[in-house]
Amino acid sequence: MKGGGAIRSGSGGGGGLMRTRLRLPVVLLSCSLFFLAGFFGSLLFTQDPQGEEELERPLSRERLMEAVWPEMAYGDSGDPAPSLIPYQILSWQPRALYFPQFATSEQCENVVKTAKARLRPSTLALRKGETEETTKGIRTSSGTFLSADEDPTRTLAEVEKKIAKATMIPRSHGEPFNVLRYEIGQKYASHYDAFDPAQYGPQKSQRVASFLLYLTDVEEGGETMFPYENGENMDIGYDYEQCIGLKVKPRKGDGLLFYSLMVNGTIDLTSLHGSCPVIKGEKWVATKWIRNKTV
Ligand SMILES: O=C(O)CCC(=O)C(=O)O
Repeated sequence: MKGGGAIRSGSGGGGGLMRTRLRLPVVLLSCSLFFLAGFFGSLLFTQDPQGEEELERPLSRERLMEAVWPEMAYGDSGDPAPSLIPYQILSWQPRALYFPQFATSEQCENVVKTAKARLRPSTLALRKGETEETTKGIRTSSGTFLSADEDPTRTLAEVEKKIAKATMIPRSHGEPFNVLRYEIGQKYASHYDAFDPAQYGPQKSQRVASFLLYLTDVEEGGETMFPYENGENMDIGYDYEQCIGLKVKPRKGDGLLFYSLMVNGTIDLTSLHGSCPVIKGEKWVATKWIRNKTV
């Protein structure tokens, strides 16, 4: 019943059977043709004229910036395009900012290589009544001062330019870099970078801010610490040797900026800071002290 019914509905007789047999290949052929036309047509429409490679390449930083920020008129000393220098605010008391990947690995290695041959035991600015003997043990690293002109790789000049951009304080206000190496057990007890005239005598200019560029990772210890962060520990007779408060772990290529002066020009008491002893590994850091007058 089922078979007969199928023939009847298609043709009504033997000639109908013939037509059914002929129609099947025709249908198959047209389907294939449609499929091929669709396939090649879609290729034509989806292909990028610049090629697949171009599609896979991410937009360059410049092109991305152009797309996000339309052009802005700029002054003689300005930059033709916005800069991207990512940072994280670590604290408002003191004003401390962290700059991930501020310098490349290669730049850090260049600075270490240039400084290595010149290292001497680090020294301290002495307060009235202090001597080398009475301050022994406060700062136990080795270090050297390096100005950008002394660096044949030009790395320090590049870093200096970027620090000036990040702080908006011209390069001419920066002291030469103080490149420091801390070996196991070495440290810098808490201190201020700004000089209180009551303790150090009259000052021609003052340190406004410090920018630290970490040149190596440190396996354990060696954090830059701010024991008075947010006003903590200020009233407990804090022992300057103690490693407490906000601790910043050194990471190769990252930068740390903090301000030693308040906006009104007085010393920010929460900017007290130091370096915890290195427990494992070796710490290298380049410090740039920035002043309120040209150096
Ligand atoms: O080594 C550090 O993390 C701190 C360095 C420092 O306190 C300084 O150079 O004034």
